[in-house]
Amino acid sequence: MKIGCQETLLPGNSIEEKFKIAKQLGFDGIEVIGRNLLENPEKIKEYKKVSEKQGIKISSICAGYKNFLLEPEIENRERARKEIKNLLEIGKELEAVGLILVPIFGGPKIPNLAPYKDAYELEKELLLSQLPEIVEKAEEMQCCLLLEPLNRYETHFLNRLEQAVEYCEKIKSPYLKIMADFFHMNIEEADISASIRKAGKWIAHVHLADSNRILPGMGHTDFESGFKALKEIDFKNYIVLECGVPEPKRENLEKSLKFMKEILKKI
Ligand code: LER
Ligand code: MN
Repeated sequence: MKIGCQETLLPGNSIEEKFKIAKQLGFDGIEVIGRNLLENPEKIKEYKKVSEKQGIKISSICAGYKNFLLEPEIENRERARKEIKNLLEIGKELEAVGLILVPIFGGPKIPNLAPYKDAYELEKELLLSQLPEIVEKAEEMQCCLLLEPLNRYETHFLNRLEQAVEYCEKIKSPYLKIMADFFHMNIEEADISASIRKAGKWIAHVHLADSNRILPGMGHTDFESGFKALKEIDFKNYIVLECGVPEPKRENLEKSLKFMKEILKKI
């Protein structure tokens, strides 16, 4: 397993400083923020250069699309697919494992057409009807689409790993995978380790935060059993910090990294 950190968590005032600090602290990769790259395409080359110079990989791209696949307006869904495909091209250039994909935040935006079909049934079909187009691009770019289940306060749609696995099993592409976020799993899964083992081969990326969404080691989530389950499914990709970092940032990042590395050594 490789350990990464979202770029926004790192101290430092420039891309170069952040990558340098991540390397010094002992991270293996950095997750970059998609919106930043879409709005400033000139930065893509800079990220690539800095990543090569500092010897630290870009693990993944976190979201970045303004519109969502489950919006009611056709032009908004088209915009979502366009930006997702654009981000997959950037993912290829940066050699990222994948792009995180959240189909919709909040409640349903499309109407409930019961008794014909309720909003959730329509959303499921709407997602399935759009996946082939973006999965084809993911395959072409060799950059995974990473479906991310979120807790119920952030989305009504995908809350547990098994719900995301349904789409992977229907589409069956090596480039449609899921990502497992410990913060959301801590709220939604009955048993984090069992869910990880069950989702098994479909998990291609992981987000880490403790129960209080700050650094691992600062709350009460049981990372040892979760990491053991990841080891059992032979997970070799990135586990990436996505959480609050209390001051002093550098010292606390170092402490949390030590906490995680000790668990990984022990299991
Ligand atoms: C949001 O809570 C989250 O976990 C992000 O990874 C979504 O892009
Ligand atoms: Mn996440």
